[in-house]
Amino acid sequence: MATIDQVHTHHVSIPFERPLQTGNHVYRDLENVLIEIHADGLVGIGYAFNFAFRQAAAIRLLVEDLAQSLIGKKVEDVRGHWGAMWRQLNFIGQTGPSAMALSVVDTALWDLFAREQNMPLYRLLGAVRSEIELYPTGGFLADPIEAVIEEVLRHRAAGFRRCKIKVGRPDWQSDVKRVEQLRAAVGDDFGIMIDANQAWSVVDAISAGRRFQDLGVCWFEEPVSVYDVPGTARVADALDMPVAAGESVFTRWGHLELLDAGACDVLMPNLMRCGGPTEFMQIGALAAGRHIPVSSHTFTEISAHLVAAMPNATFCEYLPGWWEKLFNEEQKIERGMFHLPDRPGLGLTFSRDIIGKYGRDA
Ligand code: SMN
Ligand code: MG
Repeated sequence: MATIDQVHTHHVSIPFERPLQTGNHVYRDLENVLIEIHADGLVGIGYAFNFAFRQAAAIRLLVEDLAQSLIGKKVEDVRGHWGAMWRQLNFIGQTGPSAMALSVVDTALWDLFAREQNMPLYRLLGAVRSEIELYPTGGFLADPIEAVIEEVLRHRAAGFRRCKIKVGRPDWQSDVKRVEQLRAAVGDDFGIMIDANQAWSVVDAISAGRRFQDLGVCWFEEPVSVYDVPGTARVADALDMPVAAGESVFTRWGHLELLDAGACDVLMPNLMRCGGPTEFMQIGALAAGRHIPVSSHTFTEISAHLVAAMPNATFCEYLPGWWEKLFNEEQKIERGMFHLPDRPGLGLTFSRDIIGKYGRDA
């Protein structure tokens, strides 16, 4: 029975080599908020990210507020702590930055709990599998198609079976052209997934979607605004290819709205928006109730533990180069498969070098 005795947070701001453009954003810096919760010599970790320095600083304050309230409490009451933190956030609202802060602390608590039990988290949760297929995401909008093709061919050569690239230009015909070129280069057997990051109207998403499905695209992500749930459902109804959504909604209620509307064929929760591992597993069960598969968004090295313990989960997203350096441990990815570590908890510790080099205070 370990008692929580210290909490440390860090703001680690890592510049991208080049700005990354989606249908909705330009990313210049990866702003990470890290937590380390100590309990009788054990350390549990969690993190959230975004792309704006002061927004990350605000999330860090919320994380500290929640985590400080856990000092002196027992690690193993994980779900109880989730409920207490949820109530603590009631007045300022439980979505947005609040949900992100809650997720960070909840992640560290599950890590600590599994460390205390001396089990990998996915084993503690009751594993279905110990290896998970990953798909790499890349092909940002400002990248020339020749570079995107080279990137995808490199992934294919490394053993990945599918890749996700960005679409979502105002002129969707130019996106269709890029996907045509990519299809011609990779052949028919390789999975092409596309992500419009909410950029299109329903009409454009359906028109473009018909062209993409003729090109054998196997996944169409966030075709329209996250607030247009009926619109997302219209796109899903009109097309034969699977529509994916979920990364931009918060907690079980955001996901339930998508499920209730029949808005997606695949649900893709994001660990830090959904409310941490506690809520991620519950969202998986809600999706299973509707026969909807789950695929995680970002947080590969943590989500893989949850996906490994979720019968209706498929594969995890992987953004090569974004987060690996945050951790001391090497991640084992072979022929497109992520091998879960046989270490207690998440099996991860934060790199002091990276915190030293990129750590910033507001
Ligand atoms: C995405 C959004 C935010 C951070 C990383 C990636 C993107 C995706 O929507 O699905 O990969
Ligand atoms: Mg996306």
